[in-house]
Amino acid sequence: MIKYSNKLVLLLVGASLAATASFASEGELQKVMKARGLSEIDVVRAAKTYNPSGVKDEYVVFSSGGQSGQVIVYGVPSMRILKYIGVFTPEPWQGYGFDEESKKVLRQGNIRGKEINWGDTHHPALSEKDGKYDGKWLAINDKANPRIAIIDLADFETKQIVVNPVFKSSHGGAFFTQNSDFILEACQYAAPFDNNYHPIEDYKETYRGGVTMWRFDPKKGRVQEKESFTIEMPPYMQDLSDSGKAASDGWGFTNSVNSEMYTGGIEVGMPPNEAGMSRNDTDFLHIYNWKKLAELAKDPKNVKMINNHKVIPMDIAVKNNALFLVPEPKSPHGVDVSPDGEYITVCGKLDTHASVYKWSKIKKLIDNKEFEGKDPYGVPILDMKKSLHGQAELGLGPLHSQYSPVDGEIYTSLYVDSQVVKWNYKTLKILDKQNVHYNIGHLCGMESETMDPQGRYIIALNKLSIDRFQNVGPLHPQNHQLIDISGKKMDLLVDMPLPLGEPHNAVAIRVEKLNGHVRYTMGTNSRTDTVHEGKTLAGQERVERNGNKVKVYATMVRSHINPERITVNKGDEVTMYLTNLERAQDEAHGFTVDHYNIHASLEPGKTSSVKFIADMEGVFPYYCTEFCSALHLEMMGYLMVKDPNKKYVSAQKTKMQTMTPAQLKAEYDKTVATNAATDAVIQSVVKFLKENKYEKHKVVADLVTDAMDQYGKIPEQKKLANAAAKAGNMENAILFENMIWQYMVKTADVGIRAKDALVRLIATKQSASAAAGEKAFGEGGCGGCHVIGKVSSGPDLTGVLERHGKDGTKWVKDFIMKPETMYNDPYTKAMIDYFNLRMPNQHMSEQETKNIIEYLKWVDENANLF
Ligand code: CUK
Ligand code: CUA
Repeated sequence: MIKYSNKLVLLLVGASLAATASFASEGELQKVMKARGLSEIDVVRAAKTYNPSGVKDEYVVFSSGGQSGQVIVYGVPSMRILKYIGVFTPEPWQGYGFDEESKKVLRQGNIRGKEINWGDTHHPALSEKDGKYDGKWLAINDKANPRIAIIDLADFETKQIVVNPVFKSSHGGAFFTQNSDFILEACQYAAPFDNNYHPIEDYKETYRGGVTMWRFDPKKGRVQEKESFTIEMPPYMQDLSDSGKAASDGWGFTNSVNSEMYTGGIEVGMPPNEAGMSRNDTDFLHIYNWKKLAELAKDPKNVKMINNHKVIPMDIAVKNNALFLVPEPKSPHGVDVSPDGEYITVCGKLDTHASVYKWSKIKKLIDNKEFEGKDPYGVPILDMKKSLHGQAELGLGPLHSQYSPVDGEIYTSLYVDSQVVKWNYKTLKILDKQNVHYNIGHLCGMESETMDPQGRYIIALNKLSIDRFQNVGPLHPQNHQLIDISGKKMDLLVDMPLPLGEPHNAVAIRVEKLNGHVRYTMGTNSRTDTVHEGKTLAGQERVERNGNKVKVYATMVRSHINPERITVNKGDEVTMYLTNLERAQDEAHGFTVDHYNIHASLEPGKTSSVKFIADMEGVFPYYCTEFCSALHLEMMGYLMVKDPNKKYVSAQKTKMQTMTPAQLKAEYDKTVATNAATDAVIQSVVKFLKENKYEKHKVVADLVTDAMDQYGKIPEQKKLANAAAKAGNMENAILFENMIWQYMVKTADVGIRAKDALVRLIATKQSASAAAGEKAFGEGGCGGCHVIGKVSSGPDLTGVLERHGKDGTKWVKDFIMKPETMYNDPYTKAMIDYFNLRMPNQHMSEQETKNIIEYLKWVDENANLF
């Protein structure tokens, strides 16, 4: 057995001793069901959404965060929240808005010089290749302050915010075209494109709506503002949109809600907006050929520059047969294009019907120039009846639709009825209805907005949760409900409270398509993905002063910040560049200087900077804000701000008792001995790894690199320790030796993880029964006393089948199933005395016991590895 130093044993074995799992025996399930009042169907639903510890989800959902201005990430089917991404609103955990790099992104969203620190996010969209999600980028709109943001799915960080130069609000976006060449963003409330005052009486003449076509570079993942353009449209208040696909690729579709062009005026005795804006029986679906318009926009003759942005005037679009209208039932909301691009479903909140338009019919009317007339702005209007495939009566308040992979199958939300309706958009037949709680907005199917919808689940994004959750005050969380759509009937599985703004839409992607990384190349500015000017490696830490500008180049690594003392003058402008030197997965550090309203999150390899004017005199601790290691609390330092105009008198020194030279020497010797013992453990692990060719396995090799990184720091500390000892400075010698021990523990921690991973990779293959046995062993709590390969609170089980003679297997079986009958056997008695513990009856079934024996056989086969 390997000899561990005491401290190390405590650290490394502590976790396994504490893990005494409970176990399930027959009747246990019934007992739990009874105690919790669960029916059989409840348990089935629970089983459909339950992820055992460590098991991951099949889909990842990106939900808009409504008024929080953020994006919420969660898993399906577990509905577990994974992340909030800071987008339009500062988010301190990620340092978003509190470090310099992210501030630059947030400030791209300033409008006319004004800082805006929130957003109203509505529609997230995932980038596509050939009409399918590629897992690279996420775009989302801000309705309140017309902007669009781009999030990089390599690190789930916001990289760009673009302000719409002509809209004053924007709603119908973001929607990617099928190869992510463009992102559609329709305006909402019509307003003048310029920034001047125009009286409301001039609404029809000077207020405009439109759709902005943001040019997107799918390789760089950035909107190219100069190559983007806006299609001018009548002031009808454009609403939701969708981009065409397959058959209708190259075209865009946008609803509108105020073709009346009503402008209200309650305060002067006019009927309110809501009455005037819903007077007509129909509004207009806008149909435009964005591909053609993109070509036209390249010629300056076809565009008008407004606020430095290209706008294609309506008459140019009309003249080039690129803009049309078709009536749709009044005050519509959602428009959704089918996976083959042939059907366009429009739902009107005030109409009980869904209207299904057929692209081939529309296209024919356009090609034949068969129009029923023109609107006041000269835009050709297509005949509604001739464009429609048909209408289906769904219920009250239909809003949004999602497609499934089943031919003709579509799901639509009914806001007023609080229902999801499943119907067929080809036969126009209703198939099923499901109650939801309450007042549903969007629906989110799995990749349902692509040419490759996955089916299986749909999520109801409900606006009101009313009585579904524990009361947390008058402001309630939203309620996202997961619905199983794999059967003939929908089945509501589970509720998830969502407490961060009012999400409008969400998009879901298969997890296999996501490729998030776990560390940055050393010294990366994550917001630009370039090498940071402040990148600092170990040994390069320094403070530079230039007049009253102070630059600190600092590093962070478990468990210290270098430098640990910084003194500046009151009034200095201080910039601190921080580099996290870690390479280990999930070893993030956070950084703040108390009282200075700054914070940075430093994931492995990242460099960020914080900047502040040291305008308060005093002593300010700075520290790491992530509990990153056992010595996390010690990961700190002091910023001292001196007033250069003051004279400081140093305090009288208190006399402290000090250790005698003999005591110091004894402590030093003890520390050195502990380090030698710890190093022996490390060497044994290293020997094992080398003998078993760890370098052939990437996962293990990465861990070993991490471990050796830590180990490599020891010689330098050793030199310092020896020098201090030689100079007779035993205090410092002890401290440097302690530092060596810190690095050793870090090395051992990762090294042992590498060893465990390697054992898994090189051991003989487990039979199904042995695997089940290992699971039973773990879940039955056996590991609480028995550690394979080691004597723990119970004997080592390697070789247990052999040590009881040729009937060893039977002996083990009996001992597992009815240990109490054997407590008086001489061998067992001796063991009980030795360990001061009796083997408990864990009520394993015969099958579980058999499996455990198979597992123990597998252990013996691989005994050399434990
Ligand atoms: S909208 Cu809110 S429920 Cu902005 Cu897509 Cu329909
Ligand atoms: Cu680094 Cu705590």
